[in-house]
Amino acid sequence: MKVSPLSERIKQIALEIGFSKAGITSAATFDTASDRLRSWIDSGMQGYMSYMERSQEKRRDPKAILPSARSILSLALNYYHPEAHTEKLKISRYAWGTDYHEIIPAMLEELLKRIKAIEPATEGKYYVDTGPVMEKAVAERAGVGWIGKHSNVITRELGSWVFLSEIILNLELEPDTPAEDLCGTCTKCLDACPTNAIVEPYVVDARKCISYLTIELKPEESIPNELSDQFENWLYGCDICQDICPWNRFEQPSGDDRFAPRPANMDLEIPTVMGMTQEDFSSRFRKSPVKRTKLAGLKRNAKALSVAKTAELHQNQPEIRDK
Ligand code: B12
Ligand code: SF4
Ligand code: SF4
Repeated sequence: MKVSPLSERIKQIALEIGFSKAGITSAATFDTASDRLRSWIDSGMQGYMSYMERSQEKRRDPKAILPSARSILSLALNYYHPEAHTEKLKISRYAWGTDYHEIIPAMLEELLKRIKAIEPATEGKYYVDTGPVMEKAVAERAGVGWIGKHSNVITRELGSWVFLSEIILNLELEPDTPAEDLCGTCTKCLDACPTNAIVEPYVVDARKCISYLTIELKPEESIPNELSDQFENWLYGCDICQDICPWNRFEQPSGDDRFAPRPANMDLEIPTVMGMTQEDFSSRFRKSPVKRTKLAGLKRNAKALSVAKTAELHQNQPEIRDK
């Protein structure tokens, strides 16, 4: 494969700005991924996330977003911090510190600015998370990492604790080799998922996933008891399938302290959440991903965990009496 100096320079700038890994793919359509998305939606696995049903054509075809698109620059940003999950109420790692939506757009803006400084005719459109882009499929085709059986992208160098983002560009860049699936015969994530949300390898039914139930489900919707019974103290999001993944032995501390845990949120207990005022919630979770679920959602989650604990206690009572 011929090495294009511009492609290499752009990836290098991405690393200089602070991204952990960068890869390039063409702006060709994502037909297979789009077919899978279609069947996922047809099966109802998106639950109440109706935004996943919109902009299907844009998700399939980058040119429907930027008609002049030629390439996509895919970026991964390591957010791993090595602190252990507390025995108390658990918040998923990605939400320990500042919201990545507050951090990554400025990095993408800077990157695009520096690309334009080299190629003034550059047209580019960037997204992180909320755009009509299948970010995992993009990252896989750009060689950043493969989609594991838990459906997250895993990089060889850092494991899966990375956020994804991308810039769609009108530049003809040298594509990287797509990432190879290195899951092999492993099924640890499927075996570990307490709610059996990974219904088959690579397919997550959001309606059963603790992450969806504690973050995306509207506060006024209640969590079915048979699922919250299995929540293992996860208050916001869930990291079980990633914590168990052997590829995360390559995890490395993120150099960005903004993703480090805020100590006050690492020892939350059910009464603290249930008694939280709106003022307390807003100051505690200022610029944190946790604000997405709103105070009512967080209380709903804490209540579901409390009901699960009471049920567990009742179940264990005969044993206690027997002793
Ligand atoms: C909707 C969504 C969710 C939903 C649905 C999860 C899901 N699996 O898609 C919910 C709310 C459950 C969720 C949870 C989480 N999410 Co989320 N989410 C998204 C979002 C907005 C869209 C993803 C999407 O398109 N899903 C639709 C389905 C159809 O796609 P899919 O599962 O990716 O399906 C692909 C593969 O499974 C594969 N596939 C399917 N079938 C088959 C069959 C075979 C044989 C093969 C080989 C492949 C294969 O092809 C499909 C298409 O590429 C993306 C951002 C974005 N714009 O892309 C973030 C994103 C995927 N989420 C992210 C994160 C961090 C999480 C959580 C880890 C948060 C947490 N700790 O709680 C969890 C992980 C749960 C899990 N195991 O997936 C990151 C993932 C980073 C990474 N390293 O991959 C993203 C990319 C956001 C970001 N910008 O960083 N998420
Ligand atoms: S995030 Fe948790 S609930 Fe969702 S698939 Fe992974 S282990 Fe299962
Ligand atoms: S736990 Fe095993 S099967 Fe699951 S994503 Fe990691 S390597 Fe793949």
